[in-house]
Amino acid sequence: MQKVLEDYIRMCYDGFLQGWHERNGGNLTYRMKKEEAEECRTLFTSSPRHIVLPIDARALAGEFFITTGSGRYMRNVPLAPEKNIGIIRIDDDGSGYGILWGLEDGAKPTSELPSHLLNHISRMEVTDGRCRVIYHAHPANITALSYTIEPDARTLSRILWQSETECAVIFPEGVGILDWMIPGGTDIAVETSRLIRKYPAVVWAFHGIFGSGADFDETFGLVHTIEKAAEIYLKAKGAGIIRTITDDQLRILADAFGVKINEDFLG
Ligand code: 2HA
Ligand code: ZN
Repeated sequence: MQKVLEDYIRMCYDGFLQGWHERNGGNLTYRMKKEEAEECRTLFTSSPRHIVLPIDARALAGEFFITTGSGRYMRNVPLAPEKNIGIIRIDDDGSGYGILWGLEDGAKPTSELPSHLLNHISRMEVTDGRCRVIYHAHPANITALSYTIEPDARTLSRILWQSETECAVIFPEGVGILDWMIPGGTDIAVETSRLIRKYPAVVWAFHGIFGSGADFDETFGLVHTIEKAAEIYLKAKGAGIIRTITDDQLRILADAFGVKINEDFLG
């Protein structure tokens, strides 16, 4: 199998093993490099199913994506990739896409495809095209944490930075948070893509998280780090927090590792 598909499948199952993908929860899209799409060309059908998009995806015209299937389970991806994931190509005018491989038995891409595509557009723009992965998962601790705070990026980012020393180095911009909205639609897609311009990850209150990155390792690692920090925070909060990492220590950390911490979130 093509390496890019192997790596994609591994990430799907890694998320399942973490407990982040109950039932059909969560979804993953990857914007393929030209050479990766070329390597997969032998798999492509000559008569792709065509689907119209509810958003303007002109900024992604001609791009190939690997995507999980709507209603499909991450747990089943390694068993039958051709049924649970697929490769799509965005039309030249950005109004829809063709399904070139996979998503067999009439499956469609993830219900969160509008969020994924708008997030790709945002992150492509702010990372000069480095970002290729958008990942949505339902980790329990970050979701639980969203019940304990107002939906405010400063509050959330400070909690996470203070809960594990490496956090400020891994996401010095902070993490965004969107208050509860109906999932699966264009409205939540637009709001998330606005926040993800500023932050590499955005929490959906009472639901889960969207993370982004240049490759599978970076993206999985980001969500893993955020989830671990949330777990530590909730454990420490349950036991009783008597002290934490100070803002001066966060600044020293950022300096030592050469990252630009979001000063708006420091006191
Ligand atoms: O794929 O996670 O947000 C199911 C979901 C929707
Ligand atoms: Zn979800």
